[in-house]
Amino acid sequence: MTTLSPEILSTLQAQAIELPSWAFGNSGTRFRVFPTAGTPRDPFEKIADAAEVNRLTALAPTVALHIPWDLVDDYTALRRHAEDLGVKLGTVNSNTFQDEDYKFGALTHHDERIRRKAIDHHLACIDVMDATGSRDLKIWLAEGSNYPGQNDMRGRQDRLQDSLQQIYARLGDDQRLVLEYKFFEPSFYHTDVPDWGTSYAQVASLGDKAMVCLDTGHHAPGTNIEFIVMQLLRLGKLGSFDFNSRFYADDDLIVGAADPFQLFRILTEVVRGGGLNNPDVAFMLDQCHNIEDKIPGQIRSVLNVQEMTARALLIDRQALDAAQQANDVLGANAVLMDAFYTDVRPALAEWRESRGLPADPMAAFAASGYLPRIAEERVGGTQAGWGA
Ligand code: PSV
Ligand code: MN
Repeated sequence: MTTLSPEILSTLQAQAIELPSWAFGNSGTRFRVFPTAGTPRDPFEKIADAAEVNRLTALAPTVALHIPWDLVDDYTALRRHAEDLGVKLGTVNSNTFQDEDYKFGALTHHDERIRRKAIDHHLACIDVMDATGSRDLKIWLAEGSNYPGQNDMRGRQDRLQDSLQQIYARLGDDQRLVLEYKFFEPSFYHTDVPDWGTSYAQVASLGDKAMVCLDTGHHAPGTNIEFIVMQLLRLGKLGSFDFNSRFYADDDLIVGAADPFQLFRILTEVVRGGGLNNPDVAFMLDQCHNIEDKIPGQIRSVLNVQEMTARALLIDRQALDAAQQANDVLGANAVLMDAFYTDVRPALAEWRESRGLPADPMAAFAASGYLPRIAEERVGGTQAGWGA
């Protein structure tokens, strides 16, 4: 069996992956949302489910909120509830994509009333962060246009910068803003923050507390995502990851499911660039579980990230450097592939057990009776969904 060195294990022990509250709600495609028995009816129940993932894996100590989906009257109570269950509240995600007013834009809108409203929403999100103790405000904008000539793309960039400056000015000393990019959807002709370069340009002129968020599903097929990871780490501007995987577009499937090798390559650059267990680089999931059970879906996800991190840590750096220096093309590639093909699962299972965790968190969850219990308890009320 492959053994993992004490150095690798202590690095893995420090790993933390934030869970998205919306992963625990019902979700689907535009064709159908399939409800599941036991789905949370409010943010308190979502956090209880997220805490279950952490209890079995010790990998997910924080939960991200999405506002207004996770609006509650008392954030101090929500924070206490989370802490009682052994987790903390994490990133606050703004939402300017579901209000009638934002049909033609929010932070980029030419109508000053609407742009003001969108800026104010972000200021309200920072109020929530103050109450929850969250550090990061994550902004993803569903803004753009569908037809050439529909909008003045240049004016929208200028207004975006002005809006972000106003939001940035409200951040506390220990708070940050991360700007997420996505190459298309819901707009199909142009998107106001389509790529890492635009996000970088926008946040670079704000200051040190503004960083780029890289969602792995937000790139065109064939994009070398690990190159972007390398570059943003090199520039000191990789603020966070939204991990998920995609076959076609923004599929939001389980990270590492579609292309485990890509996840390995990304984590290899994270390790190489000093981004692992670096407080500046938050690891988050941004996923939806449309047909599979949500809690096991999240357990599988954090385990996938852990397994691929372990493999990335197994790369023989000295041998790789030597092969690269010698222009040994196939030798260098073989060093990388040796690490990728190493099955670390038995060693991780043994290590988990040694720390009082279940060797197989998926099996432990199935045996725990948690799912039948919430299915029985959570009757009545309205189930939360993606968008509620
Ligand atoms: C947009 O597709 C996105 O990736 C953003 O992070 C949103 O906040 C999230 O999905 C909502 O699911
Ligand atoms: Mn995302």
